[in-house]
Amino acid sequence: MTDPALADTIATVESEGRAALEAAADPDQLRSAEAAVLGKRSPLARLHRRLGELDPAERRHMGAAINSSRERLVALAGERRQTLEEAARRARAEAERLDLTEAALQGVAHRGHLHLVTQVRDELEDTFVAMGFSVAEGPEAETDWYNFEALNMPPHHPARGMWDTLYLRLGDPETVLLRTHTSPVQIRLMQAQPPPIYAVMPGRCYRRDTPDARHLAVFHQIEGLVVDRDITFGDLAGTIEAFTTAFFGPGIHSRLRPSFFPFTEPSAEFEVTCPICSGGGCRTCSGSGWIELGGCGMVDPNVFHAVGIDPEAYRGFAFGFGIDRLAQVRTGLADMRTLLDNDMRFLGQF
Ligand code: FA5
Repeated sequence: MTDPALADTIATVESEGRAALEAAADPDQLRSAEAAVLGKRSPLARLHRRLGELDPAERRHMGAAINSSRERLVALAGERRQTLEEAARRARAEAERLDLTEAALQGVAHRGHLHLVTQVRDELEDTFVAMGFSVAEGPEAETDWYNFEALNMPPHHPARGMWDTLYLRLGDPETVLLRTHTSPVQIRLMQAQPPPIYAVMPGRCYRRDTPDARHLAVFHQIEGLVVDRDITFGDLAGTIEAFTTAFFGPGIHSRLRPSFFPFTEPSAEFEVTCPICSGGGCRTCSGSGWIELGGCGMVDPNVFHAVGIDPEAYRGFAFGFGIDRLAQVRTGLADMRTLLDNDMRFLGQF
């Protein structure tokens, strides 16, 4: 015998459960509805617990009815989950959709342009080409020989410490490194062609420098090399002066200060008036009123020996300027690190 009241109750519980599952509007709500409709404290579970009060035949019958109800509700919950998850996925994709046409129509998308450092590099190349130089490039991963030894810095030379860098596991330990300056390209160029040489060599360099207002760990230099007969220090000073005027205009003054580089003799540091404080002294120029742009000097005879050029027949000068530093000075940028922030409000100005 079936208890009609219990059968009705099962039907009511099932239809209420169905309504609750169908009312769930997203996967989270469905999870709560499932717990309420099918969980341990659900009306269906309570009905199941009442089966013990029935006689065996009725218990079997009602048990089967409750199980069928539960199966239908479980199937419905599964269908709802699929539908709701699909809808949620579509909503997410819609929200994340990037329609560049729409952005362009609304004037939101801006046409990109070259980074300030790239613009300055291009301009430097143009300036030097106009002065009669050609442009060359070299690899960023260099051997110890090109980066140090051929530049008159044998192993354990103390000057190597100034250019501490990152070594690569591409051969014997400490033989391949990320170049610390563009000077190794001088060596490659002198090996590749006989004098006369009038060339500039721009490129990326790496050092274990802690970034600050005037330093980055990855930065750019432009190297210059002139090798010809009868080249003097006067030619070097004149070239740097001509470059300063062409690149900065009349407001910025330059000076050469005696210095030391193992690959040039004599050597000098090329400095210009700090544009932030106009020479008065500030944080950017460490209070000196001058900003160092690079090093220069007459090519050391040992460098000529390393590449097989006769130092009695030829003389030359070389220089290496920081491109990021030139960009910093020309735009009056207090902190070089802003070049790497990728803040469009900053980069968009140039
Ligand atoms: C050199 O690298 C020499 N190779 C330059 C040279 C070439 C001298 C040819 C003589 C003949 P120095 O370490 O001073 O020298 O670096 C040259 C310039 O690179 C610096 O004046 C600066 O403008 C730039 N520079 C150096 N280190 C950094 C850095 N960490 N971040 C940004 N710019 C840097």
